[in-house]
Amino acid sequence: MEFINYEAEGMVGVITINRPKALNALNSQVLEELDQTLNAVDLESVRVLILTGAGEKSFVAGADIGEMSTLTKAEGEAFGKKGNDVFRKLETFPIPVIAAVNGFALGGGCEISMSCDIRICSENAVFGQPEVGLGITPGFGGTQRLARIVGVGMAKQMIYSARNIKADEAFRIGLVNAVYPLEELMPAAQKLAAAIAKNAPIAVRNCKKAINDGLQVNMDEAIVIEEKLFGDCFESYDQKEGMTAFLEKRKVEAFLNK
Ligand code: DAK
Repeated sequence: MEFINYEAEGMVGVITINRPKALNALNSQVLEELDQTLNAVDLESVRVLILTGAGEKSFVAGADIGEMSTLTKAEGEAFGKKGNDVFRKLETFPIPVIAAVNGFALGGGCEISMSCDIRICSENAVFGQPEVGLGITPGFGGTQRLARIVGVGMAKQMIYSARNIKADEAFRIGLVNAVYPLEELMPAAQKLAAAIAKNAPIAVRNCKKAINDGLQVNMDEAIVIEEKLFGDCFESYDQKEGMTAFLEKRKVEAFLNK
């Protein structure tokens, strides 16, 4: 891989988009490598992913404008599909994904962070959807996910005005869950990942699926989705161990993902 680094240590995998010359902008190769990396994650052992960018300045500065500038309509659509497919894979990835946003998260950068389950960022982070200033619409789900995360009014303001926002404002509007000094960002992401990874993995996965799938349907259907995923946890080793430990007034020995 030229542009993606992947390291798994214990139960946490860290994916780093590493194309510093272009502030980690997403070209076709980055998207392809990200797709391959996700396909190769060992879901038997890894329980949480962290997605970040290389360097101290940028998470992802968007889709690659140089590559996009010469696309035909058909090529633009194909590029959009490639990105959307990878972003959707991230969003529906069986285990939680934390975006550790370490600088610019513009256009496709903001969009890829929104495909993750949780966003935390460094104090120097900058978010925005600058596409209308480039003559295009957000193309990797920005019109859809931003409105779902920060509300329709704020999303429309950000997208129509193409105005970037800093970390404190991103926190205020609920786009990120927390802001850290840059050097504390990855330790905080690791700490959060570890807190998630120590819980029963089947239950965590089912929570992700229940929240994601439930948000797409009405409440009556959503509750049925929850019921099925709740039921799915039973008869698992981890459900028995979690409940037995409580009843025996002891700590869980280990959740075994089975
Ligand atoms: N693409 C390509 N190269 C980029 C880039 C990008 N998005 N962002 C930065 N770079 C490159 C710069 O060209 C520069 O390269 P050299 O000139 O050194 O070769 C290098 O990274 C350093 O950038 P700067 O010199 O500009 O650094 P500054 O600190 O001065 O400025 C900046 C940092 C992030 C404010 C600035 O680079 C910037 O404004 N970058 C562009 C940000 C942006 O507009 N991003 C949104 C891109 S549009 C779709 C699919 C997807 C999308 C849309 C449609 N379909 C097909 C449906 C998504 C669109 C986008 O993401």
